[in-house]
Amino acid sequence: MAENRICNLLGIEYPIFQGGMAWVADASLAAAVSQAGGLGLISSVNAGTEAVRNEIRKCRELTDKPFGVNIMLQAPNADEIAAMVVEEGVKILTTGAGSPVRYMQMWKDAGIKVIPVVASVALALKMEAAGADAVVAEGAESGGHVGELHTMALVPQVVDALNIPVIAAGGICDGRGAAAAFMLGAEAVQVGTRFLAAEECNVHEVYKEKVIKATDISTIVTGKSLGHPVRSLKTPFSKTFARMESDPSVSKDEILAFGSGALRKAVQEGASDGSYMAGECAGMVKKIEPAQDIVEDIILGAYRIIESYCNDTM
Ligand code: TUI
Repeated sequence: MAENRICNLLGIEYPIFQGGMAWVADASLAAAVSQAGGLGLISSVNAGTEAVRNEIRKCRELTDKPFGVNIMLQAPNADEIAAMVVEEGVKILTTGAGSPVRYMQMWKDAGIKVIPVVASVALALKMEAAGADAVVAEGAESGGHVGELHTMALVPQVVDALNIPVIAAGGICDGRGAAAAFMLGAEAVQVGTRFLAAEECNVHEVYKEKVIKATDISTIVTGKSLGHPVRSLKTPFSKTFARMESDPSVSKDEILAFGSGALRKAVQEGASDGSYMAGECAGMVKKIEPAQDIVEDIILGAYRIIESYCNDTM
């Protein structure tokens, strides 16, 4: 492939990020993806700020390749995490579920490459003006916290509005999806759901099984009534959550209490009352395999598609 601005900016071999999935994305997964030539990301949502610091240190022991940290901006310890990553000399940050403007100066002064996840053109423009190095445009096919627009419409509109490079996310889990994202003008892709089934991913076996058994219609978005829509696998838990949301006799506090801690319980315990966050492409994830195979299948698959398209049409 021709020169790629994301690979040049971050010093990575392949233009693919592993999503910084809350409670999931630890040093083991991030290091495996980085070792394979992509960008591994550690989630800031873990058992507190010191636990995240430990994951950063572990990751450095596992790989000398670039990796980053994803900062969940709505977390109560976001301020602490924002300062800790500077102390630890992290070089690459992505952010999610909000605007990171309040931290931008501190991070830029520390020489950090900052790549906010955005779900709209308006926020993307704000991020570029604030000094972001790139943005991840994440469509609502994604697992976890989602915006309103979907990848096919969001990515080209963000690409058209910005000068900085755009990474596409949401619904991408193989070479076809990555090739499509490049066609939309993205310069890299971010993949979450498929990495749930990576050998190096430490989610509970039950979580992996649920992803592998999923079909095209296995996910549901809940939490809209709370202002925090989340896509997860349909389970008795998520269906109950949805019913509570549509029942006027159930208060917001009751719904919040019902959902509290549910993602951690799914990731660590495979619990029946857990929240199994996953994207719409879960139905395309068919096996557990090394992160390196996933990275190569997606990127080399995309390159093959683009090459054959060029050969056939030029
Ligand atoms: O952040 C994510 N996905 C996440 S965070 C998460 S943690 C969690 N969530 C619920 C329960 C328990 C744990 C799980 N999944 N993706 C990045 C993302 N950011 N997607 C969409 C956005 C977004 C949406 C609106 C970013 C900014 C925004 O508006 C900000 C503003 O202030 O305008």
